[in-house]
Amino acid sequence: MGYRIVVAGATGNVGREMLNILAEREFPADEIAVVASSRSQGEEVDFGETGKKLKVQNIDNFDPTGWDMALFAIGSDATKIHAPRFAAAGCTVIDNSSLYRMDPDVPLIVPEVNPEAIAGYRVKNIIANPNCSTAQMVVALKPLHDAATIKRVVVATYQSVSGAGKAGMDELFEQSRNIFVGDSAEAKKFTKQIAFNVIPHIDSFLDDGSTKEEWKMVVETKKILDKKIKVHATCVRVPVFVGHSEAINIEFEREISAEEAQNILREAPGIMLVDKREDGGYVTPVECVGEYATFISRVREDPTVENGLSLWCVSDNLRKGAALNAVQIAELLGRRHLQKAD
Ligand code: 11C
Repeated sequence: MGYRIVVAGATGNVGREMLNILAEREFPADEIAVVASSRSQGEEVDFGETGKKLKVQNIDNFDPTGWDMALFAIGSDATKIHAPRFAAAGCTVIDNSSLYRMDPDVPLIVPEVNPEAIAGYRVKNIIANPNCSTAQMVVALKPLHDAATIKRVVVATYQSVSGAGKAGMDELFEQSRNIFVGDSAEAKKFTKQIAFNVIPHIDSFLDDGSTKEEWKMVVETKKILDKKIKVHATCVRVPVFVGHSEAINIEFEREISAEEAQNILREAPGIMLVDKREDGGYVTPVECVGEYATFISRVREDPTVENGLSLWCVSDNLRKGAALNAVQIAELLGRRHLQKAD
């Protein structure tokens, strides 16, 4: 006997990946319902490459009673309306929006890092999925923190346009094409031209001059990994369709050599170390698309601080940064808390 599972937001970038990954990993589902806003009602979406089509239902009319879990990828406004309704009906919500991440009664989970925190889900029957840039960073930091205790992290991100949804991908494509044919590159979704450019601004500005994306990396890392770790982030949008990259500088309590860090990372869950110190001996975003792993390259000592290391971290933001992490949470929830009889 398997689960009855709902994917909410199934027509978006992340919702589609959720269906792909549920199919790829042969998630034990007896039944899958796909729901979205009324605009998408009646559309058909692929259940991965199984050849099976699923018809989109209107989330407003969907009764979650009797469904075990719902993977939400519908944005904070719609989540605010529907997550409490699904949770109260007994359907555990695994939410990809930022709405509940910092709620003390909602666990924020990256299964390779803090699986034990999932036990707290019973309070609200909701589990939060972190921001994509946080998810890949904490996967990289966790085994190093266990080995040498991280004091401080300084990170600069290089985030792909798919983090801003389909509209972000369309804008990069259209601007690139328009510039080639000599037309103007109008900015709509982004605040400046994204084609052939980089923009040091993701999400809204806060009073201290940082952005909300940068703030999320700080507070989510503390909640998932260790509240004592200091994080300073600069988040940048780059003209890449899929795959977020991060240059991460880390200060540890104790000395840790690049070689020791490489050996630890080579064995760590969710990580693929590709670090050859030669031309092309590192991973770039185009190579991480469609992959599950968080790729680490360019591990080296930083002699300008005590016990410092730098590394390069790349991952598919729609997968480990969103859909894959949500499906891994569903697998964890199933194994630990919602076991079904065979
Ligand atoms: C981006 N990280 O790349 C964002 C997308 O809080 O879930 C995900 C926003 C979030 O634009």
